[in-house]
Amino acid sequence: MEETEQPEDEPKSGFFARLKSGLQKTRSSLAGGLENIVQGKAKVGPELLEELEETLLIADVGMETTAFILEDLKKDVAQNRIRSNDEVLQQLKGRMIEVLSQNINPITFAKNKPLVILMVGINGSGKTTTIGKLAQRWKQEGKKVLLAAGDTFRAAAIDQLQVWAERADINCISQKSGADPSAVAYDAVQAAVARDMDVVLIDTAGRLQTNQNLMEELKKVKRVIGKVLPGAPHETLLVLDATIGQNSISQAKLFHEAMELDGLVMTKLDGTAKGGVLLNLSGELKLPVHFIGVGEKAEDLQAFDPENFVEALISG
Ligand SMILES: Nc1nc2c(ncn2[C@@H]2O[C@H](COP(=O)(O)OP(=O)(O)O)[C@@H](O)[C@H]2O)c(=O)[nH]1
Ligand SMILES: [Mg+2]
Repeated sequence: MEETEQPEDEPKSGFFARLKSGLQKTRSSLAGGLENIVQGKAKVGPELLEELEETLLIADVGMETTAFILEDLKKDVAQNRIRSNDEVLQQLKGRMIEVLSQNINPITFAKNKPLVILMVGINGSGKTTTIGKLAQRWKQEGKKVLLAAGDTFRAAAIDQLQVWAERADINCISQKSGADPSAVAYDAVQAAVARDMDVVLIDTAGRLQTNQNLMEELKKVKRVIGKVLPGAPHETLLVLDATIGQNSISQAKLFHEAMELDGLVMTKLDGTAKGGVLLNLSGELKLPVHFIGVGEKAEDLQAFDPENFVEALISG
């Protein structure tokens, strides 16, 4: 998949098939609760709504967001405005799409050159992999891409990013392990300006001696980037591992407080039945979700599209 934005008018494309199979575990967990509605066999009434509520909660959609999704449906069913299974399903989907769409703010290359993206998140969340996949995609689209190995905490982290860079035939700015990550970021942004790059992707560490140290270091990286290029980083993205379920909410809040995030990436949706947590996150954090990971391959990192996501979760 070379394009940044997905073709919305091709829901049965390879993109959609990958999305659907990547969401299989969450689909299955929702399917039990939705089966009768999807098949048109449910009796529309308060019991059905309770069942729906339970289904959403089990998928980690969260109390508040579940309440929001079912709010109007409850009224409409109570007042007999909604009588058919299909109407229930359509309204359910519509509200889910609404929750996921409310913060949309696409990443564009037009406004900033170089576009500076700072990737943060805890160890193992998928930062380096996500950077590698995005770099590969954007390079294939003809963009001039530069990487920065800002996770200087471990030598292996620098090597890992360099492997991605070599594979995509792009440059990676790095220093030896133990170096100051803000110095790496400084060099990278300066180089990106000098070399007329379209985008620079900056990797960071996810673990230090303490969380406090980590946040202070990340804040410094952000400050230093802004000194080289006022207004940068243009996107500070938090990468979250979907398999941690509800814990991603508190994690995202912590990072948001420290880093003033611009958006989210959620990886490993293929490894969990708790994919509904994405609705919970959107509802609570009010931040755009830009990319989702639904598998290990490069094309399994997809631009997030609320309508396709909901369709892939719920369609028969
Ligand atoms: N199944 C699956 N694995 C993923 C996904 N994204 C990342 N991973 C894996 O998660 C592991 C940690 O990723 P990494 O990028 O090194 O995390 P980092 O510590 O945040 O840089 C690697 O083995 C990746 O291949 C995804 O969407 N699905
Ligand atoms: Mg890493």
